[in-house]
Amino acid sequence: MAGKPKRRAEGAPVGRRAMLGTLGAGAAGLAAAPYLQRGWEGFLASASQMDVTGLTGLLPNPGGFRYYSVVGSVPHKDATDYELRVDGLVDRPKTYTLGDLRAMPQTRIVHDVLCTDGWRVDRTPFAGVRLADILDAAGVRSSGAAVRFTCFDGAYTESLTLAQARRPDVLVALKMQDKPITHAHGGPVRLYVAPMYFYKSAKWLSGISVTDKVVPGYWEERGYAVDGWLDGEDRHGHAA
Ligand SMILES: Nc1nc2c(c(=O)[nH]1)N[C@H]1C(S)=C(S)[C@@H](COP(=O)(O)O)O[C@H]1N2
Ligand SMILES: [Mo]
Repeated sequence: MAGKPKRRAEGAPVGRRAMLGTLGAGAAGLAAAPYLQRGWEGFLASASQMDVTGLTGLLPNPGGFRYYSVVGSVPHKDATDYELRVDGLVDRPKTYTLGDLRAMPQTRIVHDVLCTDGWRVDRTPFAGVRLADILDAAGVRSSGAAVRFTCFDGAYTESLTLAQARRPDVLVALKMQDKPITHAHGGPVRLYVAPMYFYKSAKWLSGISVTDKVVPGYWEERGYAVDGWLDGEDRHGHAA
């Protein structure tokens, strides 16, 4: 059986868990020597790039994280070509380089990471620039009510209300586990929304656009909650 990858049913996020059984044979077939050099994370990234179903996200990773991408291959970007565009309902649109972001005040947050698929990684440090600082620099217009995030994978999107986006525990992250964010984890820059499920933390962040209402993101169009609060988070009292 099994050689043939099944396509994930649209609108059914549970599908990615339900199809675990079909993954085994194909994934084992990919576990060839070249991947060993780069370790398990590199293998997951490589396997995922060949896996149009996205099911490699279900492979266990000893580090606790699992690799997710909704597209097969994502360009690599670094300090020479990375750009973050900030625009929409703002007075001062701006394009940031990685150097620009590194030169801004950095905030480190240690929080538990939880995916809706059931895995978690406790007490994970992330560090980077507060999204609030970037929004303040841009000068959000009074008509602005939400933020839309886009990614250089060309497919994933996310959203936050402006109040959520201004929380001090929401970062444009440059570091994860106290190291530069790897490509597999969405580097060089990903969003990190500490109080919400990890799907809100868009990888390969390339655009921040202020909008007049929430535009549901990729998984939200497919059934996930737009407000991805983790249990026990203070939903109101934490605004910057
Ligand atoms: N661009 C992009 N960002 C994304 C995703 C994705 O598929 N593409 N998956 C989301 C989900 S569901 C999770 S759990 C985390 C996984 O991050 P990781 O691959 O670093 O473990 O990224 C989130 N951000
Ligand atoms: Mo997730």
